Amino acid sequence: MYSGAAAAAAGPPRRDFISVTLGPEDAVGVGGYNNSKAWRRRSCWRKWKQLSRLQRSVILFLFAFLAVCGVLSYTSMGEAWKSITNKSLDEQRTEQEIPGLKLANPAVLPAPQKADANHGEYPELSLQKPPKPPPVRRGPSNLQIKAPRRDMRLKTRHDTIKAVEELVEADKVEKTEKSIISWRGAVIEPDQSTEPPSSKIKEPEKPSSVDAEDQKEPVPINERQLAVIEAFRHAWKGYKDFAWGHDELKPLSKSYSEWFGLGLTLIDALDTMWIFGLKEEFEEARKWVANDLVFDKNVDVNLFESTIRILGGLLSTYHLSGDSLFLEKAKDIGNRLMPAFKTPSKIPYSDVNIGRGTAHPPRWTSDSTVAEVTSIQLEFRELSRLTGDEKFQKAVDEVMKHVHALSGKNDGLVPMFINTNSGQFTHLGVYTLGARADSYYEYLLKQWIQGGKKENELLEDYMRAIEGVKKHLLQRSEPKKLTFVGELAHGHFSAKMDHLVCFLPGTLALGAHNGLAADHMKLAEALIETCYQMYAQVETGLSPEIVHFNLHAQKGHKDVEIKPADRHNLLRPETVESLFYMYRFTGDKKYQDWGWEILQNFNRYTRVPTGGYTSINNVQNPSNPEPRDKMESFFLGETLKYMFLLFSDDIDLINLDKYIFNTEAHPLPIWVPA
Ligand code: DMJ
Repeated sequence: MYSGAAAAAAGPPRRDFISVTLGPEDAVGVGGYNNSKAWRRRSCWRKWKQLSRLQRSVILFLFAFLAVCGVLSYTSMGEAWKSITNKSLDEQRTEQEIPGLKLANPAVLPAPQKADANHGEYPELSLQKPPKPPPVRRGPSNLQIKAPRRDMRLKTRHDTIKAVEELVEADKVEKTEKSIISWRGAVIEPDQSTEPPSSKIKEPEKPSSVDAEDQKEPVPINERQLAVIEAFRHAWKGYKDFAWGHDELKPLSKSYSEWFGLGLTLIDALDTMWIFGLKEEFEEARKWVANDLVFDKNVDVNLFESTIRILGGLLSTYHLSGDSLFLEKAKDIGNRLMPAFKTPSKIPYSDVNIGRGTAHPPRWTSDSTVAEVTSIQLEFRELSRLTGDEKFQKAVDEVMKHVHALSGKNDGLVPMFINTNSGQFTHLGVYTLGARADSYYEYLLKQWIQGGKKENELLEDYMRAIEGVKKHLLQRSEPKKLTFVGELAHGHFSAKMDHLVCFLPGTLALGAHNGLAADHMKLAEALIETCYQMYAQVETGLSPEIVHFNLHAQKGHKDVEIKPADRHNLLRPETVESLFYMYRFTGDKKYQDWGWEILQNFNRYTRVPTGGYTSINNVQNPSNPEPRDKMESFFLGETLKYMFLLFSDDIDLINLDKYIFNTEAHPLPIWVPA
């Protein structure tokens, strides 16, 4: 216990001194004590002049050293304080029980292993030592964001810069020095979070493992990832040179095509550039968004396509960069798409004129596509959460509720069309996991995850649908006995499978990772093998748009048959997407190797020397794959992004417990219950 009286009795507190004697004149009493400021200044100056040059240098060096130490320790104390604050937030996270649904224990899966570099095909990409590391530069103000753990992020950023510098060194063709940003420079700012009034949802808190993960050494970019960056830059060069600000590049004719006239490729590629750390490209594209992207145009856009590519792309870029420009643009396009929901049934029309504020179905029908009206939810729900405006979420939730209650399903499988007047399914009796139905299934699971795993109707519909797939659509091919997902038309099974269906292994694996039945993972493993075979059994090593599987063994026949009308390849992402999920959740390097083969085949058969990649008409003809002269925006938005993530061993590079990818590969945050 402190006693004031005892302290006073003990006399003045003891002080420790370090005294430095510079010379006899300093002693008190020599020449009388004079402590005036002027005298002290003069006296110090005299002492200084009397010192040798060496002594002065030593003293100056000591002062400089102490000053640097002081600045550094101040910064790190600030960081330590921030991370303590974050940790206590993390510790508040609680698990949510799902009433009525018993989930299997999430499997404990091995962490992905380090990629085995393979230079064989790309000797020019072999790493060289850079002459000297570039200075760590900060981005411009628009890239400046609050980074709670800046020390680790700066380190990663530095590693990333080094890796790409090495790429630039090795790449004699493109000599431009690139300084880049690392993904870990991107954080979700706490103040971006807005709770929609209805559901009280909020910004995801970090899973408990995050702190430990952040203590780990950041994983450097590896050579396969560098090859993906190189592919991206080649594609981007074509787009920049011949199609800047337009929807799609036509790489052979060195021109462009317009679909909506909204710079689709540029917007689709924004978050890819951020994730790859391509700072200069990102900044240039950002300028275009700031100065040239206007939605006040008399143009019809497809609700689904503009939602997944434009709204989704802007929202994810906003989250990664923290730049409010992208949220403003997202709000603008979101509002302009809302007229689509003004239908008798509230099932949205397929097309909206974003300038006039009118919407309509396609000219030939009043039907909408089921996948389209049920795969816009992640984006509109997130827009409500960010803006606090419920109307976006209400509109899309209503669609899901309506479809949930509809008759006409077959063990959870949905038909392909829905009427905007009656709200009923049409063209009953045809069931597919491919075109026109695919992402309905994907978004059931993903909305459930996005919303914190509490919207049980979504999960019920998803689980029922997977049972429906198992019961009606699964078959095995001959001779390799590949498990595939066929189609059902009025009771007749067809062994046809779209490449689009290859999203399914990834989705099943994501469900299993989130605690759903373990047999979903088994099915995912079987199906991804099939999707890989859709590439491996073809002459170019690239999958066609559609395959037919052989159900009966025939001498000299492979599992996969291709009809002339189906042998094109549009640079689609689905197989690479699923390979990414499979690698993340199993750590089995064969998935990376398969993806690497696919990348090399894209480079062999679809790369256009003057810049860009092209869709091809014939995957069966390696000597002439018949280029189509079009680079789809999803090649940059999805295919290359998933490729880069597949080759990464860093599970925090878009952590799948924190982000959910929309169907165009734009990561959006997972919410947690408030
Ligand atoms: C993309 O626009 C999306 O992945 C969509 O869900 C399906 N089609 C393309 C890619 O193939």
